[in-house]
Amino acid sequence: MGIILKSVILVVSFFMAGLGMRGQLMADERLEEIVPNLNVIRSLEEKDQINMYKTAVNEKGYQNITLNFDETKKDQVKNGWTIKVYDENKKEIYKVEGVKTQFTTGNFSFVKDKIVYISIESATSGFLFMPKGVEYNLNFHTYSADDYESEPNNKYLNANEIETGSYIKGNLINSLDEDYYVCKVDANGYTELSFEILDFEPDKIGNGWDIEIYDKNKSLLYKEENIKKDTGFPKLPLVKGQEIYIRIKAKGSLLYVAPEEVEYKLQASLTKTDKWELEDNGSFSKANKLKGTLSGNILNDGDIDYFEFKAGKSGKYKISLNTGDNVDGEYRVEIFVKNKGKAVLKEQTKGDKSFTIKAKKGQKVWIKLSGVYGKSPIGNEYSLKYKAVKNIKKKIAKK
Ligand SMILES: [Ca+2]
Ligand SMILES: [Ca+2]
Ligand SMILES: [Ca+2]
Repeated sequence: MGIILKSVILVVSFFMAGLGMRGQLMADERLEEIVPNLNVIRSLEEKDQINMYKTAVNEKGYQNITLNFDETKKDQVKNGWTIKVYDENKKEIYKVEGVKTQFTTGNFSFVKDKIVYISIESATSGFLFMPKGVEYNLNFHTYSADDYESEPNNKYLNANEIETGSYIKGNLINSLDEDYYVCKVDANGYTELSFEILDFEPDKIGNGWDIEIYDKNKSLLYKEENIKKDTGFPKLPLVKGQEIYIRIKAKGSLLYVAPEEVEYKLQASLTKTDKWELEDNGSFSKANKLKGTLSGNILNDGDIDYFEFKAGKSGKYKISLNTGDNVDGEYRVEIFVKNKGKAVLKEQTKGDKSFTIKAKKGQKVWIKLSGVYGKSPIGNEYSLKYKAVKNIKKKIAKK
């Protein structure tokens, strides 16, 4: 017990001393302006020396930084260099410590004209282990691209647009980075998103990405957590004029390893159809007209799909729900005739099921479909149809 306590105090005081040192002895910081895509060859001579560079992004696209050195000096590199990248307010946004080999960062995706600072310093504060006098070759490369995210896009307001039928590439530059995209739906139908991991490296992916999809009112439509492989998302049936927002982030906790610098590709496609339940329908008044067979899906525990039809004649109607095979989850079906306040039928089902109700000519029939909380059949495609039941008895009597 006593030993543990002591060591904690030791660590804390060491840390404090470190901070104090930093405050007292101002590091030897040299600022130099550099031009993208041009090498600068410099070295560190003192253990406190920080070579700071300032540059501006010269084109729309993505960027990376390379640090190289003469291979024959490998032994003199010792514990290597630390590279840090700062934004225009000198806020640190990227850091890699102990670079001892030829090195290339992941891709950054700063907007054009963005001011970026880069610092190179010794990875250790000790004189013995610093890469003293070893010339390094630093280059801030820029690559022109239209299909790459532009940082900063850490909120809805700066969401990068993905056009339906196209894709965008991006990455999380640190564990706090979030990437927002918007996709504008220009026809009734369903939108499908797919997420692909480019340069798959299991070690770097850690706990993976969290992806959330919101509608234009910023209500959550669907989410998927800990994504560690290429993933397709459920069909999102949306009316023309809807917008969907996609938020990509790492899990916000120290316990989780963020997939930093791992490039991903987010693709959006739109299929025009009037055979789908449109997702703007969380109320009786916005119920989808049921004609022929309509398909749909339950996107989350809160999703409710409403359908309606008008009885063409008095009699019985058979409503059939087809949930497909091996459904993992349960549907709640409620049917209302004329009166929205009271269901004439309430059932739960996993598998295909038909329901028969009576209605008089001209009466409205509503079908309310949702998941059962905690075990909703999220993302599963169902289809729904109805037909009038023929009165067989009468026919026999007439014969
Ligand atoms: Ca990003
Ligand atoms: Ca971002
Ligand atoms: Ca739905």
